[in-house]
Amino acid sequence: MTQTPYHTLDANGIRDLIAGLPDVATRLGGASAQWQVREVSDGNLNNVFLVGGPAGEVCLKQSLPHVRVDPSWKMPLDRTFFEAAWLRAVLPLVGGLTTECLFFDRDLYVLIVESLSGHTVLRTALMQGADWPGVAPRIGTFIARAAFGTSLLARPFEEVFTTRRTFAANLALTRITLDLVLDDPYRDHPRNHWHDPVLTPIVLDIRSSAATLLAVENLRRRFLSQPQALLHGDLHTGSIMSTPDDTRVIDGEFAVYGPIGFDCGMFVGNLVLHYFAMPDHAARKATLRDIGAFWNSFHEQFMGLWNANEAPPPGTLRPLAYGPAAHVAQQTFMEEILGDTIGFAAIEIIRRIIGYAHTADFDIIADRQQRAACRAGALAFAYHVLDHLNEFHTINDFLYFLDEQGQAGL
Ligand code: SR1
Ligand code: MG
Repeated sequence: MTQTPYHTLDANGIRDLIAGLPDVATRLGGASAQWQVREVSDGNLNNVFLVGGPAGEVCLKQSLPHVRVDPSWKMPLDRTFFEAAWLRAVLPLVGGLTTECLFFDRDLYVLIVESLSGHTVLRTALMQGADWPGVAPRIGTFIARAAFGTSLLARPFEEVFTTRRTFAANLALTRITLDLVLDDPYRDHPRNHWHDPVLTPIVLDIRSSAATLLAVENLRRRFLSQPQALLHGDLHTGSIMSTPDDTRVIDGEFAVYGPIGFDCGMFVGNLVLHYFAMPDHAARKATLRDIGAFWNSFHEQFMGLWNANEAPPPGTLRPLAYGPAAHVAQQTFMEEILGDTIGFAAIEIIRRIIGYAHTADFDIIADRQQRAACRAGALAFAYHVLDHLNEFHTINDFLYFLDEQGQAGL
């Protein structure tokens, strides 16, 4: 283990570090002078490099003492620690749906994982027109397994509380989520921005609707006060790398205990953004299919784990009631997750259009006015969903309304 005080690594520093890590060096093969170091930093927060040798490749991520895209925004370094801890917590639960943590160093805040250079970031693949029906159900499986396995349904409270304590210290990134996702967009804040004037009346409607603001307040409280399971915490389509047949969830640095529907909602919200960026109804149908398949897979896997858990580990909460009443209680729990999913999806859509961190989905639309109209369609959809949140009782209610709004906007 290195004792080197923190400094930002360059290509030579990376070669020297890995040369001292026999397991990682063996994956690369050859001598360190032969290793190719390529910077692929793309997210808002960290430096990311791919390091390749004659035998293989790894991915190295290093926290910076600031937001990567805004050096004046100072940040603690501990986010790679939480990402490494998240990987170690969920990998045994989700198997091949994430990557293995090969190395973490708490002095340099460097994390090394398997390289996924044969995979494409899901958002990029969707923008390029990929139609991969297997991906959304795999994300449903991922969330079901990670959430169930880190919850009180699967583990004694002593273990859950211990894990919660670790992730409860992820204060800086939880603060980012609270501010950027759940707060800034609903008031004037210099971090918000949008260029299309057509969006402004919808923003004003959102900010003046008591029903919408109360729904956001409720979801904000739920995010902080419902520690149901260990969340990924930022599960957008840029946190997923995929091929048609193999899907990995990456970038778990925002991990924190919270309501399970938060992760579901982030994913669904980003699929909806993609939906509104698609040029025609035929293309949009695939996204409706994906959202439905995601939810059905999540629901089926989560319930399957719950019902199969006849002999949970000693110390785990055991059911006291059986039969129809217990079944109704399970249904109520799943309906609560669905309500959170739909609410957080709407919140994610809004912040990605008028908040600090936008997404590239709409960049595929060449015409400026059409691009603005598609963004406005997504924003108005999210506004209506939040304003009428208690009218969506099933995933089909949500999909019918999305389909209706999507067709109306074409
Ligand atoms: C300053 S960080 C802005 C956003 O980037 C991350 O990926 C998260 O989505 C965060 O909200
Ligand atoms: Mg990220």
